[in-house]
Amino acid sequence: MTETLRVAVIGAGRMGADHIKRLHTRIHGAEVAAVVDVDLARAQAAIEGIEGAVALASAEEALNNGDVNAVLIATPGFLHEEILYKALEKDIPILCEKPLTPDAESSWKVVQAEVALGRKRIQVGFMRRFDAEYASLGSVIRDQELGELLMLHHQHRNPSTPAGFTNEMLINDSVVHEFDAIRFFTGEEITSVQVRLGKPTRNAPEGQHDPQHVLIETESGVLADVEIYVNAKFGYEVATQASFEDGIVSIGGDGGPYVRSAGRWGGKVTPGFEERFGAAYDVEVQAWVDAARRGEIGGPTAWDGYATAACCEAGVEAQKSGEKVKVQLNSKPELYA
Ligand code: ISE
Repeated sequence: MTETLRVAVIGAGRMGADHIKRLHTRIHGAEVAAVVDVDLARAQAAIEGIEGAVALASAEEALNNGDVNAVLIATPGFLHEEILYKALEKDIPILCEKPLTPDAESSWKVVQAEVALGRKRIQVGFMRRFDAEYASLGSVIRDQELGELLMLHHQHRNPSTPAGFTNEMLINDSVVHEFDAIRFFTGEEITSVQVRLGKPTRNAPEGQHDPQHVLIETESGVLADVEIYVNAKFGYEVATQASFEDGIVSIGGDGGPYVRSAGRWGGKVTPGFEERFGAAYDVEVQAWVDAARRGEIGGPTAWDGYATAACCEAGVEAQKSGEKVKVQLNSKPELYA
């Protein structure tokens, strides 16, 4: 094991703040060295109580700080590309929240930059792969415990959307997780995407058609569908049902504790993704830190970031046309074989 990771966290918003707390209190082998935010007061608030950490206003300053030897990028997606190039230049471990970048062309450029560097430095933050139930469904599929996987049915429901959440973001920000999950479960690339717009809820903000039904096909013909419903009000839910030749597996349903009290029975609805995937984020970040200290990455690659960006691009086109749209992918560089 090499030195402790001294991490610069870029972006102290919802996800950045969550990762700062995680790195400071639960992750072994890493410390928060710097927090960057355009809102310096927010960066300062985020480092409160973290000895030795500095608050900065630019990613460049953080990456040039001699005390920093790793970076966690948690800014909005459109800011990732520039920071990724700077971090690759420094040749340091990178954990980049999804999406890698907002479109396939820029993601491909990032892949090429990493290929030119000659080693994998970028891990993309698709945390669902680290969820215990995702992992167990993944092994049922890989080990063919129930025969061949035939279909996947996904439900992805959020209570509401933040201001500025566009119609395209239902695909780029939300269904991007299912694109990655389907590739993870099947070990195949996605070949086509179709989006059906049905009866909308009155609870969606202007310009957003919600819910949407996304139909996905993989290389071997596995069919997957996603109900993406981002103003579902009742709470947060991410669930999957997988149909096999010899059985059905469901994950992500309501869990305990099941309480009977004061004339009622039932349990609590998960409020948001931080709670639903809290444990998965911990495992993800620990896997990144452990691998980074060995000079490796511990999860989804820049190729996964690029491939899902290509799926999103097809998805947004399909949203507009209603047609089944082919996913266009460049060939996979040897580095990711
Ligand atoms: C959000 O950005 C996430 O990544 C959540 O996991 C997802 O459920 C949500 O729809 C996205 O907006």
